[in-house]
Amino acid sequence: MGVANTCRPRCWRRRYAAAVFRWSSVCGSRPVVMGIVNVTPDSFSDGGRFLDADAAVAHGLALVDAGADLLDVGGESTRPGAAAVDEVEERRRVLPVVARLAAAAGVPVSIDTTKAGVAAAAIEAGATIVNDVAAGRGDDAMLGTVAEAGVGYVAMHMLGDPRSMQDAPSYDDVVREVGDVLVERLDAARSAGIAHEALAADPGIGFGKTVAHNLTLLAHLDELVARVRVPVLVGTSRKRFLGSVLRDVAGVVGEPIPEDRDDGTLASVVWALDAGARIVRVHEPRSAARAVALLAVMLEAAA
Ligand code: PMM
Repeated sequence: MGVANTCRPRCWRRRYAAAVFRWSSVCGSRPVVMGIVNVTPDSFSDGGRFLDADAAVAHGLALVDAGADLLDVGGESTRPGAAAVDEVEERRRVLPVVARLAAAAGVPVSIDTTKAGVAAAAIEAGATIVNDVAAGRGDDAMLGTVAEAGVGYVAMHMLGDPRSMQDAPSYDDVVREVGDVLVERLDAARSAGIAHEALAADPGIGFGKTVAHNLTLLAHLDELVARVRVPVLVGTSRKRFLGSVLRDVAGVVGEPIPEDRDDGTLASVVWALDAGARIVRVHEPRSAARAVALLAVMLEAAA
């Protein structure tokens, strides 16, 4: 026991010291598309479709074929009101999928978790990024675990937790307050030893925000990008606010189901990229990858 406790940090350092993650190696020259692999029974868009490891791995590989530059594997739904998942079950869902995708996909694999134990096990299985929707506030050991492993880290803003976050979320100034929290969490991450170059930030579209909050955050995304001084990840894909806007102002009859929001997703992805986002997290990467390529050509033409 004593030996294991004293050996583990040194073994980790030795294993990962040679390859400290830098976001610039992923999205330094152009923005990138992160494909979503939800190994959950209850995610809002694809819950239950990829709960089986074989199906999840096949889906991840198909996302890469369609243009995903990164894969984000999650085992706990963050849908508003979703039930919490215990660590044993979350590990059981994600670890085989992370291991197989890390070996076969040919792109970096990220683990979407708020639990340090799941993050550590996923890193052992080959994940090189931790995507933490709680930005280290869900588990005191998270930032130290990421620092020790030298992997990349996404700190996302969420008001409250998934159980309660959509119960009348309220802000005086959503752009300033989300920015304040992100700056504070990035400082905490650096204080815990995570390299500045390994950090990315995310305003957390849909996490404790009304439709108006989400639209305001996107409208002022360029200000957040300038403020946080690390790559910004944006996740609008198929989210409820898009269904709501499409129903209210785009002449769509009824609120489109999540799978029928990819056109709205693409519009928001192009907006986010134009505002300076470097990573877009999507369910359907083909159109996002094409948008990244087209925007690069247009920027060059405009230069
Ligand atoms: N959204 C979801 C889950 N994880 N992570 C980050 N960094 N940003 C997001 O916007 C985000 C996330 C919920 O969407 P899903 O159920 O389709 O994965």
